[in-house]
This record gives sequence, C-alpha cells and structure tokens, in this order.
Amino acid sequence: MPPKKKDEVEKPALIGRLGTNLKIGIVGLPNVGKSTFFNCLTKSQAQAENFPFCTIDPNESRVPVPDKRFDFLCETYEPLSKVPAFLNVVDIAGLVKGAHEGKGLGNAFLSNISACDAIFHCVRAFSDEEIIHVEGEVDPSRDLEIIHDEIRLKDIEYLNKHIEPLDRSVTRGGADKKKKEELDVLKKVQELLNENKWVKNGTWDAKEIEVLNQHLFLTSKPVIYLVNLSEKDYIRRKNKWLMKIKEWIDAKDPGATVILFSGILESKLLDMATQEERDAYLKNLETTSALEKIIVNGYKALNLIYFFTSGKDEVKAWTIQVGTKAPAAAGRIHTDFEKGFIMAEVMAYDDFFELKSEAECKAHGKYKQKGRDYVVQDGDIIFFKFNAGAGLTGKKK
Ligand SMILES: Nc1nc2c(ncn2[C@@H]2O[C@H](COP(=O)(O)OP(=O)(O)O)[C@@H](O)[C@H]2O)c(=O)[nH]1
Ligand SMILES: [Mg+2]
Repeated sequence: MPPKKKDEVEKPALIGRLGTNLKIGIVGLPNVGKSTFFNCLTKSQAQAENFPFCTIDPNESRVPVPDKRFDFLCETYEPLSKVPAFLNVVDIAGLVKGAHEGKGLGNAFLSNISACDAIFHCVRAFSDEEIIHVEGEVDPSRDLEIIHDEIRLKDIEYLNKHIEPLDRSVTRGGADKKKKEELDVLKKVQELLNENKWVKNGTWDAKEIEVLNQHLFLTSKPVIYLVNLSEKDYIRRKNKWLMKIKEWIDAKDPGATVILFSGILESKLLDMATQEERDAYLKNLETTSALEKIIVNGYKALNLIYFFTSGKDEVKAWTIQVGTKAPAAAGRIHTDFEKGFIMAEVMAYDDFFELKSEAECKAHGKYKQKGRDYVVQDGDIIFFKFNAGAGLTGKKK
C-alpha cells in the first residue's frame, strides 16, 4: 500500500474523488448509440444490437489518450517501451424513464454511474426507422431532460435519507458544529435539486466542497454531451434538432462541453482495414473523426493531467490530479521515490519542444531543479532524484 498522499495534494477545491484511477461512464437512453461509441473507442466487441437492454453488465475499457507531445517524445527518444496515459471508460446500460424507482435496469445502472467520476451523456439525434426509440419519436431535448431528471431524482432520494436524521439531531441540539455545517450544505443541495438543477451547477466554496465530497452526489459529476448524428449531418454540421439541444444545454447546464459525433461514421472507419483507407475516406468527405476530441475532453473532465518520464528505455505518461506536488508525483512511479525524495529535475514540455534536447534545455537554463513544494504541471518532463536508502530505513527526509 502506498502511503497516504493527502498532504501532498492541494486542498480539493474540486468536487469529486481524489485519485488517479478515475473513470468516465457513458450514460443515455437505450438505443442512442452508447455501445457503438464504446466499441469504436475501445475497438472491442461489446454488443451493439437493436435491443434496448443488450448491455447488461457494464463494460469497462482503458483507452489511450492521444497526445502530440507524447508522440514527439517517442520520436525524439525512440524508446523500447511507450506508455501513454489512459482514460477509463465504462459503457453503462441504457437508462429509462422511471429508472430512479427501479424501472428498466433501475438501480443497477445508477450504482454504475455512482462508480464513475464523470459522465459522457450520449443523446440520439439521428432518425432511423429500423432502430427502435424507447420514447417513440426522436426528440433529443426531451431525452436530455429524462436523463437529467432521473439522475436528479435519485439524488433527492439519497438526500432525503441523509438529511432527515441529521436535521433531527441538529434540532435536538445534540449536534456539533461540523454536523450543522453539513446540514447547511445538504439544505443548499436540496434547494438546488428541487429547483430542477444539478449540484454541479451550484456555487460552492472550498468548505462546502469538503462536505459534498463526503457524499459524492450523482449530480455533482462533470458532464460532456455527445450528440450522435447521421454521417451526413455530422459532415455538414447541421441537424434539425441541434438548435433545441443547444437551448436545453444553455438553460440546464450552461458552459458544458458539447461534442458532435456520428456513431455510424466512426464504426465505418473502424471497419476499414488500414489507416490510409480511413484518411482517404475522411479527406474525400472533408471531415475528421470526433474520437480524439472526445477522449481528450473526457480526460480533462476528470481533472487529471500527466507528466512524462523519458529516456531510451521508456517514454511514459504518469497520471496525476491537478495540484499534485513533486513528491507525490514521484510516488506514482515508486513509493521509495516519494519517501526518499530529494528533488525533481524538470523541463516544461514547450521548452523541450522548442530546444529539442535535454542538453539544449540545460544550456538555456530550462532544465530546472524543483523542491518538495513544486506543483507538477501538465506535460512536465521530469527526472526525480531520490535517496535510495530513505525508504528502507524509514527516515522521512
Ligand atoms: N442510423 C444510425 N444507427 C446507429 C448509430 N449509432 C448506433 N446505431 C444503431 O443503433 C442501434 C443501437 O445502438 P447501440 O450502440 O447498441 O445503442 P445503446 O443501447 O445506446 O448502447 C444499433 O443497431 C446501432 O447499429 C448512428 O449514428 N446512426
Ligand atoms: Mg448499449
């Protein structure tokens, strides 16, 4: 077990779990293209059939995060081993109206969402007579509302269970200051949820976030909206529902990331034998695949970044949370690196890219020695110096 790294991470001003093994779940009504999208992401063979509940067990997959910086480091070092960062993606079973009361797969999918740290909310904006729509007609803003509501109602159920006993004990006068503060936060949550809003759309200070992080409300998770279009609509970036989708998101989740994609187009690309064939197809249609953008944004939504270690043996991206300091980042590689931490020798990626080598970075003062308080930045290229004996003798410094 690695040592607790709590003191090495900046106070979480962000809602959510601490850790680097975070996941993003694909959520939406049945038959909106979730598994199709998941398959494209993972190139795995999960089922994608015209049947509302074909994804009974959540499928999970690790998807490499595309990054030009990583590619450049690999070209420079030509290492024996290349390890990029990965995004953990879960294909969650379709959710239907009434799910919070147990309809469809009900609580199963809701606990799957609760195990995830962010949400890809997948919505169907393609028409296809052959593909059954559980609500009859295709109507993305109605579908967005259904999912938004089911998750919100589940949080209300959870909230009611927790707020009542807390309220009672505070009223009786037997509760300490902490309990009172918790109750205040839960009341604020209740107000938001009753106003048809999500916890993540409220304004919270660091103290309140500490309380929220003891509860991990479903509606506190970041959401990226994925709009599944026909190939034609995706290419021309036009669709009769897009305006309404935008209006819904502006009203209910202002500022959220929305990404257009086409499940059909992405699967077609997947079926092609070679990259040349894919490139030619895309070039001919003057379009691009949306997958890279989706993966990169999914990773960002989890509040994760990575630093690199690089050399002839290996170029590797190490996932950390935003705000992680150098010793804890070293601990990602090995606990002894953290225990015996001496310093981090750091090149910012942009400097390395400009100067092309470690030697040039050194010559230009861009190879910097950083201490225990250094907050690691996304893309830093780091070499850790540590005292090998420290971990074994149990000395702290
Ligand atoms: N026409 C069309 N069909 C799609 C698209 N994406 C998925 N489908 C089909 O819709 C059905 C349900 O897709 P699936 O990915 O299993 O949906 P899920 O229930 O949300 O996981 C399958 O038959 C897919 O082939 C799309 O972009 N266009
Ligand atoms: Mg599915």
